[in-house]
Amino acid sequence: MSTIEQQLAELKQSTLDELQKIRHENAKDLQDLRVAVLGKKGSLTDLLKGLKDLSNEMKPIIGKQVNEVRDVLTKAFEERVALVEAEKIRAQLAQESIDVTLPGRPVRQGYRHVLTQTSEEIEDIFLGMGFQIVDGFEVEKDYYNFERMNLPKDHPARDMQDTFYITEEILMRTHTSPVQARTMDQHDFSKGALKMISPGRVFRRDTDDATHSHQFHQIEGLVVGKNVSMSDLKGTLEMIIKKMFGADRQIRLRPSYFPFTEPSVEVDVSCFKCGGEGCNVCKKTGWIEILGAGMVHPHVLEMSGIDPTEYSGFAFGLGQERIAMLRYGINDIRGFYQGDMRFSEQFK
Ligand code: FA5
Repeated sequence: MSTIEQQLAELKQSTLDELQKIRHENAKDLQDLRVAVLGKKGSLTDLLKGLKDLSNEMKPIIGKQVNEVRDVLTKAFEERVALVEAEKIRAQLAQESIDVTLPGRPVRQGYRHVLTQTSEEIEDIFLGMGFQIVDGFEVEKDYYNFERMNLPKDHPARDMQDTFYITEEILMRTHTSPVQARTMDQHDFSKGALKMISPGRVFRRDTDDATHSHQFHQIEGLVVGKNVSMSDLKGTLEMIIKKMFGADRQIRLRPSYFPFTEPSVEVDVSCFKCGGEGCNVCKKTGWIEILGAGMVHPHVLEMSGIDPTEYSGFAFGLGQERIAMLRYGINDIRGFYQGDMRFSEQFK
């Protein structure tokens, strides 16, 4: 046997012996061994360099042997990889045995935020009265938020609802009223009256206190049709307020001003805390304002192409937080937004 044949045999045997020692714990050595033996600069390549010193008859014989050894070793490496992998999985499974006697982890059931619950309850009542529910945009055009609500640029009443501006023409809406104009524009009056509500988030540069937040929720309501009157407005509001708060809750309508309604009213409910005697929640007045309302201004109708001599309507915008506060006796509006579980969990 020539030296090179002997070296080849030794390399084959020693590599097979080394491979036997590799288990899943030292699996990393497998790759190192493969590079050391079969790699470009490995022992087998080194041996090949010796071929040039052999006689011409021996060259093909040894060359063939080198290839055979390479094949045998390549296969042996592959087999070892598979074996090591299988060992690894077996070891993992052995560790991951399941203790079926362990008590289960309790599943925490989710629930809706009290504001969502309130909104859904109000939506249900209005759906029952044949209203449709319409979505609006929180980021709104100045045009819909103000101009179409009869508040042209530089109108002094804009000061009542200062807001956050994105650009001069785009703002965070200050109320849900822009949905009125957008819906009136779309409605086909030949198919009957328009009756809609639109719940959503609104934004104002108000200072946060127990009853005010710079971001809160309103529900807009709008009815436009033939012969819609102020008594329809009063009847609708009384019905919703009595359904939400019980028949014994007092309400009062105060004359007010909104540029988009004429006449306009502010609707108050007797204070949930003091029952009307006056306390810190109602600022000693006995009443809490929950919504603004009125008959849709003829010019607002006209801007949607509706003839105010033929059609009339009423609209209202109620504060969802105020409703929830009244219903559940919550005396600080900030509780809704702070994410304190002790607050939220009371309304599961
Ligand atoms: C409006 O926003 C009118 N768009 C309502 C309206 C609609 C009138 C349709 C006529 C016709 P006002 O600014 O009063 O009106 O707000 C309506 C309600 O939102 C208030 O009654 C109050 O319940 C609530 N609200 C107002 N400001 C805040 C605030 N900073 N934080 C919490 N709730 C508020």
